[in-house]
Amino acid sequence: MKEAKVNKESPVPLYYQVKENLKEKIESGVLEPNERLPSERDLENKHGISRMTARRALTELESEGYVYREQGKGSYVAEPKLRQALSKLTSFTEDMQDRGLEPGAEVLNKELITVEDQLSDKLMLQSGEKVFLLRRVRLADNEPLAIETSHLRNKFCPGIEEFDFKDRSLYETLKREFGINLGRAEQSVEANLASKFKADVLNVEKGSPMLTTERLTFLTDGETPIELARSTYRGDRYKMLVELRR
Ligand code: 16G
Repeated sequence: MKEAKVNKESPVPLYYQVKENLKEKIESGVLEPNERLPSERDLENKHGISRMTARRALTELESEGYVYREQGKGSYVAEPKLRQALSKLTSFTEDMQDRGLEPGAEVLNKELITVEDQLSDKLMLQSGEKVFLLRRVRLADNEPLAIETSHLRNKFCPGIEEFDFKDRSLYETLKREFGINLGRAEQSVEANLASKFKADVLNVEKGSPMLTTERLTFLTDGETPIELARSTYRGDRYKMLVELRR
């Protein structure tokens, strides 16, 4: 591969050129997962840039999930992000199995509750209608990837609170045990930063980038809401893909 040099005459900031240069090597596989990246000092010498510039390039690659740092050792290429297509209504279990990863969960919270306001409106609850709250850390090959909080209308799946969701798919349970087929969902994605709690649970630094989704899922009539899920995915491990047609 031709070695890209930084261009000091260019209006493009130097740190950005260095960063893009490394990113290209990562994306093309010239640098492989878990391979060590050049140190700040190497970049400084190689490109004739300042230590600050080199540091900024590496820090940004880290916050974008391309590299991870080991204290006192340097920066290494991160595993590629998991690509999550947003065009299909799939479960976490199906998504992980498709990628050859072992899905798992740790249940943080499981209870029947009554909810009000926005949530109640979105789920079109009738007065006094109970909701099954299930909060899980989702794992892939034992690595924590997301925190998912599901709210299900209990009247469609009475007794669901008795199941242990540690090794069990929620969507599969709805289908097998309650004969519920899902029709469609509306989903939004937004960026935010990990709170202390989420960072601890997901094994990342507080303030790390996160992708937060809200999914409202309907039965096959396309109109009756059954689940409202609010989930937080690790921004360093996820990339959301949307298909556009015209
Ligand atoms: C997905 C869903 C979530 C659902 C879960 C069921 C989002 C964006 N998506 O992660 O709504 O509860 O799958 O997964 O939250 P399971 O069948 O593996 O338990």
